[in-house]
Amino acid sequence: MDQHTLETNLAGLPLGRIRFYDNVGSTNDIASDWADEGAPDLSLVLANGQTAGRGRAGRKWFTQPGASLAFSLILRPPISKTPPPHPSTKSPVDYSSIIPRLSGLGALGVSRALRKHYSLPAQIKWPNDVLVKQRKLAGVLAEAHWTGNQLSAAILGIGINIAASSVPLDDVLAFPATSVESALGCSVDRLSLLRSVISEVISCRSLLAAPEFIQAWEADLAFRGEQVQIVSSGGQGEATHLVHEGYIAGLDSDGSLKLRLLSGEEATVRLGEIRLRLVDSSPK
Ligand code: BT5
Repeated sequence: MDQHTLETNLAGLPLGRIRFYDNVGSTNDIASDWADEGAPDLSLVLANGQTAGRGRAGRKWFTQPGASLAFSLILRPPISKTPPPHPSTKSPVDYSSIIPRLSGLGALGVSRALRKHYSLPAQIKWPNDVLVKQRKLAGVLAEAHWTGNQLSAAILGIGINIAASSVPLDDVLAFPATSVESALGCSVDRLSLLRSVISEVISCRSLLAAPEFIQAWEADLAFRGEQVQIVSSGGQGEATHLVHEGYIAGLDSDGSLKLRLLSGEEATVRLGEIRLRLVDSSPK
């Protein structure tokens, strides 16, 4: 892959500018610096390899050069093109309420692309992992940039395991993983998948502030109705602790997870990780 092939394959999409790198630390960091320098809306940073790919809470994301997709999109406000929730008010739109939805936007883009174009039964493990048959093949890292109390940009980082060689060894994984090619049983063109994911992100973005967005995210939610544990979002090497145990009931209007506790009460979870009671028992 190179700058020219990337641009040729993405031609016709309403992107800002495109930057290809052979190897970087993290595409989110490059995108963040570029956003500070004024990169236009929907600019894309893509790297063949990353040496310091990041997950949430300082966790690591592993990218295998040539075998993975690692890219970041820069989104400028208005992040969503839909009208603000209260069009009658003159106050500026509260974009902070959209931030938790950004992880969902990235995950939805990947799960929809995999289902529509590759017929894979992709689902979203709240809030930001994409699974096929209960194995993680993609993760999303959404980060906001503020200037004072104004959102100046959001960086949507997406990592996808394409070839089997992109799947890290079990000892660095908190949850079983797979790749698109392993799930499909055949080879996949990285650039075609990239194009499908970006197209889906762009189309779902137009719904970001609308109730339909939560409905779409909810429709793809993994483990709905199943009994799970919610553990605190421990950072790399940090211990996690059990916060709740209950059944996944769906999503709240802000993208929080709704849980029916074993006591029968409802709880809303804004931060945390889903842990399966038997399968996913090791801390992140
Ligand atoms: C994520 O975090 O899953 C977000 C991953 C986002 C990666 C993209 S790549 C482009 C952009 N640039 C970056 O630097 N990041 C973004 P989280 O839910 O915190 O999951 C992290 C955990 O996933 C790790 O602690 C590992 O257990 C596991 N993991 C790491 N690499 C993996 C891989 N390639 N496949 C499956 N699981 C992985």
